[in-house]
Amino acid sequence: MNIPVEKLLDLYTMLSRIRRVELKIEELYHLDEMKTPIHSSLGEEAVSVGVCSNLQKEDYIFSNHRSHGHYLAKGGNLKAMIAELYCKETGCSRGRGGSMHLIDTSVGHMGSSSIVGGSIPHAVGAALASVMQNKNLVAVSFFGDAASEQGVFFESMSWAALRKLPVVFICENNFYSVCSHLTARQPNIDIYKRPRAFDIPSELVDGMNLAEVCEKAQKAIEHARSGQGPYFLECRVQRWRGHAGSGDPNKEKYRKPEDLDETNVRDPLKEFKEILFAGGVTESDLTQIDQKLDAEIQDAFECAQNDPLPNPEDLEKHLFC
Ligand SMILES: Cc1ncc(C[n+]2csc(CCOP(=O)(O)OP(=O)(O)O)c2C)c(N)n1
Ligand SMILES: [Mg+2]
Repeated sequence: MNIPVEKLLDLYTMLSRIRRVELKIEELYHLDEMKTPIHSSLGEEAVSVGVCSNLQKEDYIFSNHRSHGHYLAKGGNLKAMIAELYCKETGCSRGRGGSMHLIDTSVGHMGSSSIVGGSIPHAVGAALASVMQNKNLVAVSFFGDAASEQGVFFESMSWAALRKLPVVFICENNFYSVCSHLTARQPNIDIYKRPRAFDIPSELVDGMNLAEVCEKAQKAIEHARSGQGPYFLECRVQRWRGHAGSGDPNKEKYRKPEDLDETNVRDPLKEFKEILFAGGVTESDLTQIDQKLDAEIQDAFECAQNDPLPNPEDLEKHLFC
């Protein structure tokens, strides 16, 4: 792998940042002060990091309900994200949206949507706007395997391919839609083969391997930016936690036996550390990074806890009905 050490450290910092933020959310969630459902990206962090590290700040991303990793990896403001989970006025959606409605347009994060598949047509529309406005920007849609069952998935791919739009589809396939395994929902689990019916190039990606995600995302984004049209990556990942909330209380009831076998569980952070160590980075380099991250995260939570709630008189402001 030909990634310079500085870039490797940047990648590690973002990977560890997302991991630590998710663990902190999980640690405090039971206090019921965060008045929002949460969908943890623990185990799936490498996809957000690998894709967003290849994007320009102005490029667009559209996210789904499992949103924290996408928002942070695109450079979204951490304090505003945590305040949003606490439904505070200082939150990125002024406390009205919660975890599934994060947004930071200053860094090209155009919003997450709780509607399964919602990020797909939005990204295609942004890609069309980029072409019409001669902006040369790429739009990325992050969505899960269940979104590939929506009609809009096919309609959007057809239109994007026809118009050769600069959009990259990132399917994060964790094999579950809530508690239903992919094999119980689709006759052929190779989601990456479907875009080929529209002549969209696609690849299967080991989404637990950050280096591989980086390499394939770079190729996909360059393809889209150079005017060759859409690209599709199916990133296979492991969802460590339950569908929503913290922990996985229903684990034994719905998980496939191989999921419950601890020897099958992979850790993208641990695997990436091996690459760093091989490149000459030391454990103490990483400890220094992690300590800074912990201080920043602690500060973000303290601010969010102390920030004001929205004024009840503003109840009907900033709403679109
Ligand atoms: C249009 C629509 N249908 C159903 C739901 C309910 N729902 C919320 S999340 C989810 C599963 C999504 O699974 P997937 O897209 O694979 O993402 P993951 O949760 O695995 O990351 C469902 C069915 C919804 N939010 N929107
Ligand atoms: Mg899924």
